[in-house]
Amino acid sequence: MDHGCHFMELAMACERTFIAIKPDGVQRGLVADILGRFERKGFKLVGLKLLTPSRALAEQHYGVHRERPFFAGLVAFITSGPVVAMVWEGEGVIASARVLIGATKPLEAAPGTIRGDLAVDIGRNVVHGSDGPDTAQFEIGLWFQPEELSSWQPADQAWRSEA
Ligand code: DAT
Ligand code: MG
Repeated sequence: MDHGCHFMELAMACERTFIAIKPDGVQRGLVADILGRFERKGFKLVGLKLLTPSRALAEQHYGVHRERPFFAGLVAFITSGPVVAMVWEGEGVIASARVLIGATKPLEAAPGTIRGDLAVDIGRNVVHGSDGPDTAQFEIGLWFQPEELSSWQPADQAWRSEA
């Protein structure tokens, strides 16, 4: 699969992850805050759109949770309004994004994390992030067409990384 990272020698640097600001984050006006954390950290935005997910998309996205008691509520919630879907790129971005997001239960999420700072309820935890390389590839392909992703080189790359 072409990840569009030809300028990088290290496979790690070509990593991409899927991040979504859930409907609660959009409704609460937290889009800029959440998106800005990934931007300020130094990751590269390669895909971005606002959409209200269809039931089919939501059920595929949360397919691993299909048998869980909270599945119906989860799908109802994620389809309840606009979601900001994003793809971020950078070395180690999948694991690092999970650190930036914080624990699934917002009351247990560390201060400084998105959920630690901005949420209290597990069912309203404002953001989604892929939990590993296979999930990231699946979710990026589920939410985005290849032509919706941009491969680009920040003009200040030399000030971001020695690579
Ligand atoms: P994460 O979003 O941190 O990857 P997950 O994949 O285990 O967490 O679950 C997906 C979402 O489902 C989670 O963000 C919120 C919801 N969820 C998980 N466990 C839940 C529970 N016990 N009760 C209600 N909602 C839950
Ligand atoms: Mg998950």
